[in-house]
Amino acid sequence: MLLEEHLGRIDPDIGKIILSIAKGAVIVKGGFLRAGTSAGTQNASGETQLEMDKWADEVFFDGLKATGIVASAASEERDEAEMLSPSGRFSVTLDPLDGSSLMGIDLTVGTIVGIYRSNTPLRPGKEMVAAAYVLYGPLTVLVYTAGAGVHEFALMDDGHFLLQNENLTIGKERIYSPGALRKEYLPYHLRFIERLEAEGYKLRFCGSFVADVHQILHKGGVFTYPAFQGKPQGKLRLLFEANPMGFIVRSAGGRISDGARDILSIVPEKLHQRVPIYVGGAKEISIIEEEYMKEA
Ligand code: FBP
Repeated sequence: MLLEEHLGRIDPDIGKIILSIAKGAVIVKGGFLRAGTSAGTQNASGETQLEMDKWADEVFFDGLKATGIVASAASEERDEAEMLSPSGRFSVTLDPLDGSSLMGIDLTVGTIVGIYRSNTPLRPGKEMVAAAYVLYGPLTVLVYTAGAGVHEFALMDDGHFLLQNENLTIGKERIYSPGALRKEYLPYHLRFIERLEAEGYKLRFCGSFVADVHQILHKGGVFTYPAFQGKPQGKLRLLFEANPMGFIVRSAGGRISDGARDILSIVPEKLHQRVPIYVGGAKEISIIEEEYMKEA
């Protein structure tokens, strides 16, 4: 089944927004080749990656604007939310190229999207009506949920996305994907990691959040980018990274927490707010919350 057909089962407006992301992803994927070609001369300074980030951002914003139903959109690449269609009933958050520092060495990057039925994206994640991500790996895949069920599609040669997995549920393998430097871990986080290690969890961290969480979704375990010394809010962003991926993982039977509480219930104060992240299986999230509570 093609993505267009599958989206026919959900609210047509939400389907339209997801389809605009899918179309944008096809254009962005095509752009990697061009960016890669110039990387030989520019990449050492990182400028090519920066340009690609901004270009991808423009591609997705143009697509969202063309739907005519997105009131506002906010992106990790822009300081403020942009007003797109005054009569629109949705707002969208976008991380156009997550993990872009890996692009120059040809590792997997992705696009992360959150969709709200609201004229502002400054809403708690649990109010999202849909979320999606695109992973530009050996295959380009698009994973979406409109709240019930998580579905995965792969891009074919003809530019259409074909259904690969329907109603994905989070795996049961023991994998941990830990961001930040071990020497800067806070005590409760170190205890959490040591418990996972004692239970034989296998280490997997690629440096691209969207790719790491994709692996956890399929195989199981936990991704974390925690609070660490000097950074009580960690590194990753609440609106652009944590909420959409957390919404997807929760829809697949997992959980997302900042160690103390469900991230999806946090009322954001600002667009670029950061948050410590634990996302994965319910079992792993209960372990970190237990360790955190010991210090409360
Ligand atoms: P940006 O917000 O700067 O794009 O960084 C996001 C990210 O690349 C994530 O995808 C990844 O999990 C993390 O940073 C890795 O950071 P580090 O290399 O500092 O551990």
